[in-house]
Amino acid sequence: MSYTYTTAELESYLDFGIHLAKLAGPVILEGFNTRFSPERSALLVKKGNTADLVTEWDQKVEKMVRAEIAEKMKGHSFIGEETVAGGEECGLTDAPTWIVDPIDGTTNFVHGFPFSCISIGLTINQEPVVGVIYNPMMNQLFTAAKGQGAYLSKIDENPREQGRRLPLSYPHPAPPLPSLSMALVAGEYGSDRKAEVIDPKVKSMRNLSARDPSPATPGRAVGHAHGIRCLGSAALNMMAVAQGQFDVYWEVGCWEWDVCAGIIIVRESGGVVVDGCGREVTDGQLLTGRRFLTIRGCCGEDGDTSPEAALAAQKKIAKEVWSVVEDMECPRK
Ligand code: LIP
Repeated sequence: MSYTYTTAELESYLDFGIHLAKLAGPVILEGFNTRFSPERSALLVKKGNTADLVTEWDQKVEKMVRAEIAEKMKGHSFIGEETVAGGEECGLTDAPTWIVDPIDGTTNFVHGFPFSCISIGLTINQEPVVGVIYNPMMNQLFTAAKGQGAYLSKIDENPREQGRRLPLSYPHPAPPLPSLSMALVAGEYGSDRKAEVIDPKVKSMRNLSARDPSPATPGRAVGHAHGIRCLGSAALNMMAVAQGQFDVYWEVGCWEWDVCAGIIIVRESGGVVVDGCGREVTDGQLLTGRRFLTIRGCCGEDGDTSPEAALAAQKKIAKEVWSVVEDMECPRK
């Protein structure tokens, strides 16, 4: 079933997403500032993996946000990181669906590194149409609705009136990247550290930054990128791309709740999000495929500002990334 919606409805969904961020912010900040208090419950790990952390605050924020959506958005569906971790089946359908990571960057949160955020995305017909990402430690609110632009503001500001349009160079688009060798690239090693998962990621990150090919990866190109950065949060890596700070972000293994809000905010900043290993996918397949490549907005060659020219320049970089990284399958179970 295909759902229709109006611009006014999108605006109301965006306002509701910001409302959720305002509810969650103080709770996340309290957890961040009391991380060593004796009352804190022990850290929880997922499925015995000490690199995949969850805290009582992740669970508290998701429970609060899910309840607010259930009360105020009748008929909408919900997919949340901790709800899925708790064993509930949350399949993506065409219905309006709020896809939420209550604390993206939980490991940063646990260690007091202020790069954590709540990520609140809304899909309709499996397409991300509203995104709200809020880092309360830095008071940075990233927002977007389809066709209405992307903004960076503070939590108590009206994004479109007081915020900054993204990318931060707006209205001046960045020039196209001549090649990966001119790029600042974000990547993540993720929380799954089994050899069969981490080894191809290490090879990929090596080749993204290396000058010379490796005999360990015959046939793979190298990127010789300006640098590699790992913020520890998929959503905030994507926001660095949306601002025009990172040029490229590649990750295989994160989930729809990590990226849903980021996809629409990146798109509204002029960027693109595609499959991480070169597969042609629908938005539903992208969201659930666990393979992501994000490329910042730009103009085309010779300053051509047409969407077609920009997309051609972004596709050129995407093809270069796909020639460098390992083609990794990423099962959902
Ligand atoms: C994190 C992602 C990150 C990934 C980490 C972790 P979480 O999400 O944002 O991209 O590399 O392994 O999955 O678990 O902090 O919500």
